Amino acid sequence: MIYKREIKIGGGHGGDGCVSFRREKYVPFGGPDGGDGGDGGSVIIIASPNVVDLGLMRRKKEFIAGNGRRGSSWRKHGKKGEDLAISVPVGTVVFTRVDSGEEVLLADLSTPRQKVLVAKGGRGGLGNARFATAVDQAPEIASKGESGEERHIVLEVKLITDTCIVGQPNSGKSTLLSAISKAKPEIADYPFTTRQPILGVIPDYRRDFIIAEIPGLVEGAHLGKGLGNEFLRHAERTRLLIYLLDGSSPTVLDDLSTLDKEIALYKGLAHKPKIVAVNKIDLPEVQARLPEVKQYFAKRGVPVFYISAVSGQAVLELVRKAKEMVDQASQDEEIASQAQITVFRPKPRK
Ligand SMILES: Nc1nc2c(ncn2[C@@H]2O[C@H](COP(=O)(O)OP(=O)(O)OP(=O)(O)O)[C@@H](O)[C@H]2O)c(=O)[nH]1
Ligand SMILES: [Mg+2]
Repeated sequence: MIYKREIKIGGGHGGDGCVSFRREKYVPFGGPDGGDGGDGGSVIIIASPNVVDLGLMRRKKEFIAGNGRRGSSWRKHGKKGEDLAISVPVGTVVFTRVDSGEEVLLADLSTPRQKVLVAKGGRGGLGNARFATAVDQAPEIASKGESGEERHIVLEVKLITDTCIVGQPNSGKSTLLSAISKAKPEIADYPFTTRQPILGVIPDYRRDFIIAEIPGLVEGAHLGKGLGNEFLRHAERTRLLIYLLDGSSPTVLDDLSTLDKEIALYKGLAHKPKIVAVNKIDLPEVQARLPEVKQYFAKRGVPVFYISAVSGQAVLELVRKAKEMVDQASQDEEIASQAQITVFRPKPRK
C-alpha cells in the first residue's frame, strides 16, 4: 500500500478565442462574431471513504485536467474543459512543493467528501466579437487561452483511528486485532509478518470504533531499523495507544521502555493517552513471571491489562477501557476546540 506520493498536476489550458465575421445573405457588414474560448478544467483532490491508499499513483505521476475548446463563429463559446477529481483516502494531508523545495500545507482532508482545488484551469481567450469598438468595427484579433496552473503536490495519508496497537514484532498485535474486530491479518510465529498498517472495525451501537495495527517497532526504529518508524505517522491521529507487550519475552520490562523511547522520539506521540497490555498470559512461563511484572506496573500509574489474545482472556475488559478512554479524549478535544473559538460581540454604547 502506498501512503506517500508526489505528483505533478496541471489545470487544463484555456481554449483560444475565435476570429470570425458574420456572413449572411442580405446582411452586409455583418460584423465580428468570433466567440470566446472555454476555460480549462481544474484539478480537485477529494477525500473518499472508498479509497484505502494512494495506489492510483503507483505508476501515474501526472494529472492534467481537460483543455477548454476554441470559441467559434456565431459568438459561440468553446466548451469548458473537464475538471479532474482525484480521490484519496480520508485522512490525506495535501502539501504543495514550492520552488525552494519546501512542502507547504494546502489542506488536511480529514472528513469524507472534503475537497480542495489544487490547480485552476487557464481562462479561455476572448473572441474577436469582444474587440469591436466604434473605431475598429472589424477587429481581426482574438486572444489566446491561458495555461492552467501547474504544481507539484505531495500527498501523505495519515490514518484517522480511535486506537492504534503498537508493540514489538511478534507480540501478538495481529492476533489481538483479529480477536476484537473483523480484520483478518496474517498471523505467524516470526517477526515482521505485518508489513503495512491494518485497520479493524469494532461495531458499536453508537458509532463504529476504528482500531489499527501498525508494523512492529524495534529499538532504533526512529533511525530506520526494522521497518523503521514511518508507520508511526498513522499513530499521529489516533486518540489512544495500546502498547502490546509479549509476556513471554525474557526482557518484557525493557521492551516497554524501548517502546516508550521510540514513541517519544516521534513528534506528537509522547503525550497520547495509553494502555499497556501484557499478552500471552495463557502460557505457563508467563504465568510464572506475572507477580514480578505486576509488581513493576503497580508503581507506574498506567492502566495495565494482562491478556491472552489467543484465549480471549481479559480482552473484552481491555476493549471496554479503550472505548472509555477514547470517549474521554474526544470530549477533552471538543472542549479544547470550543475554547479556541473567539466570539466577537459589539461593545454596548455608553
Ligand atoms: N500463546 C499465545 N500465543 C500468542 C498470543 N497472541 C499471539 N500469539 C502468537 O504469537 C505469534 C505472533 O503473533 P502475531 O499476531 O502475528 O504478532 P504480531 O505482533 O502481529 O507480529 P508482527 O506482525 O510480525 O509484528 C503467533 O505465533 C501467535 O500465534 C497469545 O495470547 N498466546
Ligand atoms: Mg502482525
